Amino acid sequence: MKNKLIYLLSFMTVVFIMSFTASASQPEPAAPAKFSDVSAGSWYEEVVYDMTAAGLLKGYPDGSFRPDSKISAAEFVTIVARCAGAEPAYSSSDHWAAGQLAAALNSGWYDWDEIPPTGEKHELPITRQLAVKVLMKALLPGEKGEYSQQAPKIRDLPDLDGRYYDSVFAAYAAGISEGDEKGCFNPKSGLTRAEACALISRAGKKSDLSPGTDEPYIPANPVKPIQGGVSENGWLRVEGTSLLNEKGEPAVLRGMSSHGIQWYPQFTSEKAIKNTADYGANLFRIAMYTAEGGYLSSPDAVYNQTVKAVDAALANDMYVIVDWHILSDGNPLSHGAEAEKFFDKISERYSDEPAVMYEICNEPNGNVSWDKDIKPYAERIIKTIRKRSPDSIILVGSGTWSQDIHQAAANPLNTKNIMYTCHFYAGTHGQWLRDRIDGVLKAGLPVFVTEWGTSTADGSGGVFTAESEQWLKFMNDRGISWANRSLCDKNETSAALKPGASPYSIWTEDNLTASGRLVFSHFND
Ligand code: IDC
Repeated sequence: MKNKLIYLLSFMTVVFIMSFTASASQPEPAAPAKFSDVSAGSWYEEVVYDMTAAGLLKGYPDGSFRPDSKISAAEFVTIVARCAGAEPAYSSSDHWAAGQLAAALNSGWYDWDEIPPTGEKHELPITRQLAVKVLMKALLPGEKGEYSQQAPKIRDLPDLDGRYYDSVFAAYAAGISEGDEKGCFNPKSGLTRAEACALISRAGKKSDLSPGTDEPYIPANPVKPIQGGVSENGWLRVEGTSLLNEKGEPAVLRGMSSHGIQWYPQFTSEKAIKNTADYGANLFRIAMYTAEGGYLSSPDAVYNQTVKAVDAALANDMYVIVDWHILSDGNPLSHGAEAEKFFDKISERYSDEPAVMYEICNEPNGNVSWDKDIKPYAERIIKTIRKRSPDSIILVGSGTWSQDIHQAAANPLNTKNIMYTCHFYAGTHGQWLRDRIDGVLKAGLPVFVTEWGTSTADGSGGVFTAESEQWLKFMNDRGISWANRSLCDKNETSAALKPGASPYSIWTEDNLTASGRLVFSHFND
């Protein structure tokens, strides 16, 4: 915990230094023993000098700390983003904080209108309600507060905008924020630098599962996991963060995900899947869309298509993921009954088949809560599957397109052979998501990357070769299993095949796109 605080504070220093050296281009001063404007006995004296003593905070060239000046939106978000280990994202603006602001925006810590990328609010004081939202989303996303318990503590509740209720109540419940001496939160006022320091260090001390954990998680005594097919590995089971084969040896699965099978059924053929096996894949994922012309519009036809694809993978001795591909239908509960029926039927059909795994909700998104929606849905579907297939591996998604794994880890499912899915696109998601995965692994929960792409999150852009290689190394160092999207010849970056590649004959390197070549070369890592 101490390391984390030091890590956190060191970034604060960088930002404070940045913020003044930009205006006064003088050499960085040594930290004074005392700041001219931090008075002895003040409430912030300790937090300020703790940082200084650790060599982390130096203050301004004139020897002042300016504890009472208001902190700007750019400064606040940047400090928090760096604490959370968020890598700067692309932005077309040349403001000094543009990259960190873009990363924070992409991570959903605030919305576009709150700090527009166009810059007009960058240098203005951040409001307290927005600051608390950014802080809670970034460092303590698992914390919750009940309206009925927290609202009565806030005398000026009518001033608090409704969109900040969740974060502010969570901050009160977690002891991060408290009212002033009159019991007011002052949601629309600014915060001073001293207050911001205190708030951030409090959240940093409390945050355990938050992104930005200190050291990378590399399993002790790493053993090269067994790749091999189903005949070699048999039934898999989850132990701690690892996937083990029937003999108890660590196993790793790597392969391709289909595109939407309602659009590209031909690339779920036995030959297409065999082509990936020939490059070393031992896994295939079947993305069975629910909406967009998928299962919900023609359940029988799409079920049959899925079965055909599962059988094609089995014929190749490969593990296979049956993916209930929710996407535009962001809350899995909205088609809970259909999901139950589907999983009942398919898990009965493959109850004796060690190769078949179930991914029960591709990517929940939008206004969906792990605690209230996804977890109850998962419990229901897991129960359904377990009746037929008690030992299969079940893969569970989370909010924000299966990136909110830390929320799942804060309130995990209490049953065996479950793994939490995390999805990334190398051109969009970076270090902050890797750190989040490390936080979840450290907490002892298993992660499976059932979908990733070499492109940006819309399936195009790139290929992001260096970023993809970084992610592959990250997953391979940790023995994380993965499926890359997608095995099809659509004219988009993330497709592995060039337009016109035949799903019924063998592929040469020439049939593969840049993405396909990169990905296929890593099945055997
Ligand atoms: C995208 C495909 C695109 C298709 C779209 C339709 O790349 O060709 O038109 O779906 O829904 C996901 C989803 C996955 C997306 C993919 C890229 O699971 O269905 O595929 N993506 O946008 N999550 C993050 C990215």
